[in-house]
Amino acid sequence: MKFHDTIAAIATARGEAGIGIVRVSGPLALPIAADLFRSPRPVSPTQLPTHTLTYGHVVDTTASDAVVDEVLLGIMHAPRTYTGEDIVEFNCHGGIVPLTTVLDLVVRRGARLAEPGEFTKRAFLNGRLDLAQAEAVAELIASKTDLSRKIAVDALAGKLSDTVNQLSDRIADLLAEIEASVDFPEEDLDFMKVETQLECARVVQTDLTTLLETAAEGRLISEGVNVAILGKPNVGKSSLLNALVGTARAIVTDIPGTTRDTIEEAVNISGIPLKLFDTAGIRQTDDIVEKEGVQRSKAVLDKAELLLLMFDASQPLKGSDLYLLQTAQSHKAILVLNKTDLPVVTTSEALLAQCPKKRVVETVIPEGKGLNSLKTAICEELLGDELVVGESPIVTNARHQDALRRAHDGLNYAIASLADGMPPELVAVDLRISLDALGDIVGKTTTEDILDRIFSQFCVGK
Ligand SMILES: Nc1nc2c(ncn2[C@@H]2O[C@H](COP(=O)(O)OP(=O)(O)OP(=O)(O)O)[C@@H](O)[C@H]2O)c(=O)[nH]1
Ligand SMILES: [Mg+2]
Repeated sequence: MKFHDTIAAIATARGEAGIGIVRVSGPLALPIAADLFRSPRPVSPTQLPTHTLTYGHVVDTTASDAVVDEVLLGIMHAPRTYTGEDIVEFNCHGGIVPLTTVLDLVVRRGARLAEPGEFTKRAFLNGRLDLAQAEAVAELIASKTDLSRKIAVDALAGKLSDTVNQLSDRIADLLAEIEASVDFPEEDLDFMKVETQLECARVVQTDLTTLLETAAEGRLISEGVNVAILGKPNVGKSSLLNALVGTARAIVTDIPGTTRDTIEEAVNISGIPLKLFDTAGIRQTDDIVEKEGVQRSKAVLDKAELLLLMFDASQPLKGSDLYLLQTAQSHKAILVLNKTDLPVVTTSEALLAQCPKKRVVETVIPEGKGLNSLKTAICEELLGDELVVGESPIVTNARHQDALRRAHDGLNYAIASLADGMPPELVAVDLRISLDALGDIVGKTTTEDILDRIFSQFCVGK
């Protein structure tokens, strides 16, 4: 696809930094650079070799070539560039004033400001990346842990797209076979038997299911999980938050009712980004502030995907403990039995008697005892068996998950129709639905408004 306009943006983050980059892509990129750039070497940017950096200055030609910034000019000729077009990058000093001044000069020479994600959209429309790879760019930028970074890098390299394309090819082959039997029913061609078609469809379905099943955990890794720490006053909730975060984030005292408001902190446990909520201890109280805190604790409970319910081993179970044990039944929860260094009144067995199916971890938070077991329990609770980034791709994106579900449903209908001996035309319709859904993932069949929605979520300059 050939674009007639040239786009420009500041591609680096706003703020003070060593360098900042103004990126320009399109037919005017090189002429604009020729206009604005002066180098000690007597050579115009249009003659500079591609994929090189050249030292020089950006000048304002309307102000007697006054120097605007000292820069390195990156030149990349089409088509082997990010967008597939000519690209120039002014590596300026990383302050907002030099960058906006250079950008302003570029725009005055005929470029226009790029929309969010427009460089990547051009890369996609010019066939440099497919849609799943383009989305991986945004996921890589937004990755919160090393694990999500690895998954995004793999997707950018085409790991997910390759698997999706292979599934599509296999469905397309089956569809071709079935359509041929519709088009040439009388001919004595060597068509697959229905049993063989059915077998083929089932094998594809197994692989599609395997990929779809990675989505629940994959999305958790990319989006993170809300984890709430709940328990009665003084049980050690804030101590636990601090231990998991690694700093004294929340105030810890031996006065029950210390935490009055919900405290939120991000932590990374074995590659899973967690948003941890420390809450006010739950109990009956007449104190207005504490009452509000208890209300908030209950609100946090509703939005948490995992609860860490804390109990004090040195005390008998009382009202609010029993309330939490009841809550545990209907939630994903780990029971944390803290203060096991003190004479034990409440045991793990006592907790398990109330909540037989939950994990119990015994801790002494100030000594760090049980913390590793707790981290392992959190991972196991969230991911099941350990998730390894290996040969197979992992689906982290809601749009991909939805498309895979549609592909799965289409194939299921096709399998049912084949098994019931339905006419091949009907089977073909369902196979097409499945094929189109897979095509959505890599952008073969994606509509313009969906593309706009995807790329509008990118940052400007990417
Ligand atoms: N002996 C012992 N003391 C602990 C343990 N964990 C925490 N503590 C102490 O218990 C007291 C209360 O700890 P916090 O972390 O403030 O308890 P909390 O649950 O946040 O309390 P509220 O904010 O009042 O609801 C502090 O004095 C901690 O040092 C433990 O495992 N053993
Ligand atoms: Mg507290």
